Amino acid sequence: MRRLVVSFLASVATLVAAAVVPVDPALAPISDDPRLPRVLLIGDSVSIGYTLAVRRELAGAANVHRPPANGGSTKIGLRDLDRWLGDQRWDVIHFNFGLHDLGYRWPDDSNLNAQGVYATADNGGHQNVPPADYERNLRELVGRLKRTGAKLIFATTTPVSADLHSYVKAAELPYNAAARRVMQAEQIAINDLWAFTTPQIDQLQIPGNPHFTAKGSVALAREVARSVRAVLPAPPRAPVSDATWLQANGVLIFHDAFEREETGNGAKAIGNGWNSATADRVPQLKMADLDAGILKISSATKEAGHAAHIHHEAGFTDGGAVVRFRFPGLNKGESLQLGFVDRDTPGIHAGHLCYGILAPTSVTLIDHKTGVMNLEIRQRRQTYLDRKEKLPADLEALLKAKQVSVPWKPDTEWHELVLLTEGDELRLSLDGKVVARHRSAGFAHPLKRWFSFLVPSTVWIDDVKIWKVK
Ligand SMILES: [Ca+2]
Repeated sequence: MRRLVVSFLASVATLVAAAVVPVDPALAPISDDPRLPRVLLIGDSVSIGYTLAVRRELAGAANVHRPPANGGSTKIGLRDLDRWLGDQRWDVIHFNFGLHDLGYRWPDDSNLNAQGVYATADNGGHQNVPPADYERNLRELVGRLKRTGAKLIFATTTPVSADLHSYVKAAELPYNAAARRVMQAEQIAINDLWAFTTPQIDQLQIPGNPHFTAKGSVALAREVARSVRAVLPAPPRAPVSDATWLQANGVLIFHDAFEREETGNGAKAIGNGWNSATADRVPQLKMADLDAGILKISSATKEAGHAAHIHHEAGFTDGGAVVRFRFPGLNKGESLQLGFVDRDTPGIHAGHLCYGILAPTSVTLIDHKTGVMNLEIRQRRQTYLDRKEKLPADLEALLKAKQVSVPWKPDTEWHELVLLTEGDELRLSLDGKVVARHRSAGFAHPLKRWFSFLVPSTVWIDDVKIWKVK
């Protein structure tokens, strides 16, 4: 029985405690969306009043936190700041002190004495933190806040529009003047909530009270959210396609939509600056046909002793080509090789720098310059091939490191292909998605002089664009 009574009393105590100390939802902790920046609102009951509305305003843009307490005066700030900051990173800290500094206190630091009288300016009270101390405290708080690396925004203290208890009308003015001096000297952004609310204070504030109505808190929240949004770090860059990257960062140095007729079968028959290393080998055979605005390549590989090779001036370090292509017949062993050539650099067979190769089962990116087309490597490899011997392990490993292959299956549809170099990376995209990327020293060759195609069978090409990024 006795145990039951104790237990009953404990339950009552719990209920009473819960009833007496309701948890203000503005003070409740939140869980972060790890993709979003972290914002901390520091301030007194005015800021508690706008916290939830700021959180709503910045939903999807920031995690809006606040200490689970009234921020009080600058004295409380100096005492509790480290605890409020915790040990996590803050991107933005929006803070205010003032209302609890300017309030009046009795000599024992209470604002209400035993007789139920509030301390004021004319009954022997003193301001909790006089303006000069406030300025000094604020300077120290700013120094500590700056060490967080967060973007800082100071909100000016909203108006005390009437005498109430220990609050004296217009007492915020010297405090805001002091705060402006500190913030200007420390180059801290100011969200001037005083200037924002003053002209419309009757519509926003509870009459005769420094607190704001629900509507007033929402208006303040919009101002706070606006000031925070202005300094939020840019959202992580949405993944952009390589075609978009070229467009955004490069200059279009060549475009050919092939809306014309070719002139014969020679090397320059395609026109518009195109040339061929193989056309003149078989002038009697037409390998490149301009038809219906499309470059239709049909290689006489057997007769020419080489796949059709067609090239155009490019001339960039970083940049790339965008090409629409189609394998209309999808012949056996069909492939399309696109790449960059620099015949003027010695030590590389035929100037082959690097290629992207679309083959029947794979896409391959290969660095020829420091790989198989490097004359020394090529010669060394050839001796083993001539002797029909297995390549030594070191040469095998070197050549393997120069390329990457990913599985791929061709079809007969039109596709957009982007082949680009950025630093020592070569990337190949199909229809807006990177399908292969590889880093190798040869990709960084300073001058991709030509853009070239190598087509052993039948490929249609349209809309060739060459972009120079650098
Ligand atoms: Ca066309």
